[in-house]
Amino acid sequence: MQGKRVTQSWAWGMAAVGLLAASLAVHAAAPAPAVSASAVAKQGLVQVEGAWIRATVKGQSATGGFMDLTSSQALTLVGFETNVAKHAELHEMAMEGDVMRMRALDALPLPAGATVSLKPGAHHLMLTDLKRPLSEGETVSLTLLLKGADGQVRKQTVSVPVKAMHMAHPHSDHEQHAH
Ligand SMILES: [Cu+2]
Repeated sequence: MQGKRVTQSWAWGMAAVGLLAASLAVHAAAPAPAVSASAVAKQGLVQVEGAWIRATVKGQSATGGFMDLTSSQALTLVGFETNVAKHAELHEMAMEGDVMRMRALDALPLPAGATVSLKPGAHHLMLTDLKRPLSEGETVSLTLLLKGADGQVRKQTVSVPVKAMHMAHPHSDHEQHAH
């Protein structure tokens, strides 16, 4: 059963990087955990897959965002912009003594051809001072700031779905088993 789910996730990953037609074909053949088309940016500097932002509960002023980034050229992720929060930062998790803490990170290298994952418990996007609650089902516009080898910072905006997930999503599942 687990194996089947992994296979479907894998198929979705392949569909995401392939043609729309291929994506539709896979969708028709094997209904799998839905990956919204908006979660996948087929055009742009970086391929963004499996992006999601965790939905908030009442009174919560910060939340995390997660995604897999694959760049065909060497780039550095130097920040985020969004209009739903005052601050959108790149965070890393690090042990300080016995305690796992988050801290802001100025830059995250995206080596050419490698997939860099922002995921729970690791590097992630942190939205703080949220201007409003984020609910399951809505979509947040998020801009990635990407620095090239020439030192220029380019922007890539993606639509990221908000999900009330407390477990790994299918793509994470795939990551664990495939690597
Ligand atoms: Cu954080």
